Amino acid sequence: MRPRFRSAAHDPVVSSRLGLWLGVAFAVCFVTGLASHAAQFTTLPWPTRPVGLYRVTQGLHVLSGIAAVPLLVAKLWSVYPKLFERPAVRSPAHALERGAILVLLAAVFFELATGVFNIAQSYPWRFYFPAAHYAVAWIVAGALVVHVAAKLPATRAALATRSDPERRAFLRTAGVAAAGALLATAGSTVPWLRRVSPLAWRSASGLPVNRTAAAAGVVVPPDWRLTIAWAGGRRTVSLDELNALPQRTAELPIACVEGWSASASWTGVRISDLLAFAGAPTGLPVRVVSLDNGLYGRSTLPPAYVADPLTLLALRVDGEVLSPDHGYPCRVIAPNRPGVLQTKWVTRLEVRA
Ligand SMILES: Nc1nc2c(c(=O)[nH]1)N[C@H]1C(S)=C(S)[C@@H](COP(=O)(O)O)O[C@H]1N2
Ligand SMILES: [Mo]
Repeated sequence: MRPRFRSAAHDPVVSSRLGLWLGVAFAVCFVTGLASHAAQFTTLPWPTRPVGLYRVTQGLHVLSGIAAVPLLVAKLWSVYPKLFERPAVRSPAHALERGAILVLLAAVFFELATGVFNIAQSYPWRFYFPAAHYAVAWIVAGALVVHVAAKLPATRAALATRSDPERRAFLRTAGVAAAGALLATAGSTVPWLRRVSPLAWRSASGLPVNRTAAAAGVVVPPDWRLTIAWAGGRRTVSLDELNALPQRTAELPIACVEGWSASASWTGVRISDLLAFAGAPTGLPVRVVSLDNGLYGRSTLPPAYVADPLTLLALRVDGEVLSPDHGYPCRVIAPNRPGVLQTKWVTRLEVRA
């Protein structure tokens, strides 16, 4: 790097512009993260349409986080001389401003690092990822509000200044790095980028497998039957009986919280048809229980999902009987549902009173 190119980066025009880009990336990441939290962990209404909404919001969540990494590196490079300014603290207001930067940096590092580890399905820590990642997002948001408020006048002035070619070159490099990070990974969720995304963490042709039957310790007993239970009744159904019920086909994506997604053609029995067949009550949530006793072996379908004609207990994918890894003998597949709730290896449906 030419020396002028390097020092040109240490400049308010450059750091303001990078701050603006980072602000956009963080805002997208935060809003889509809240949506994902609501869809998975709250009873707030999450719609069943459009069927690919979660695929888009969660793809944006992960991709905006990935784009933020090179932008953050560039921003740190731009401002690091200022981080060691002396005196460290000039006034209470200045202490608050600098404290917010410290908190912001620590929290942003935590979010980006845990997020990247999560999409790599690596959990080198003891805490429960979604809870920690969600809580720290609020710390980022709070510290960012203080930071933006403190810097707003200077940032506006800097953004209004025309930058010179050296500075523009640095910004262009940062922009190209962010765009490169996006292109290299977006194939995990954008089908037409699959071939040009060398770092797409899930882009196998066909439907990726998140957790195999072996990894989940699932063994389907030879006398497997599906149990449907409700207050005051229960009924068991064999696989032959499921196959004899009216079969529906729906083109729906698996959209993993890790950001990858893929669409497939699912065939099976409508959950609403199945409950009617069993004589179970309608309009209630349904708890789905899997042969997998792990963390993702349970989920709940809210009433709107139970009633939706696209919510299936799938027996087939792309015309083939489900493979053991995709959930044989049957799995839930519902429109606009986070992948983690598309429960595989279903053994029991409990209609909740
Ligand atoms: N029982 C059970 N169902 C599960 C899982 C699991 O670990 N156990 N993983 C979930 C997750 S995180 C995703 S993204 C989808 C992936 O489905 P696939 O492996 O068929 O692509 O299955 C979901 N269903
Ligand atoms: Mo997932």
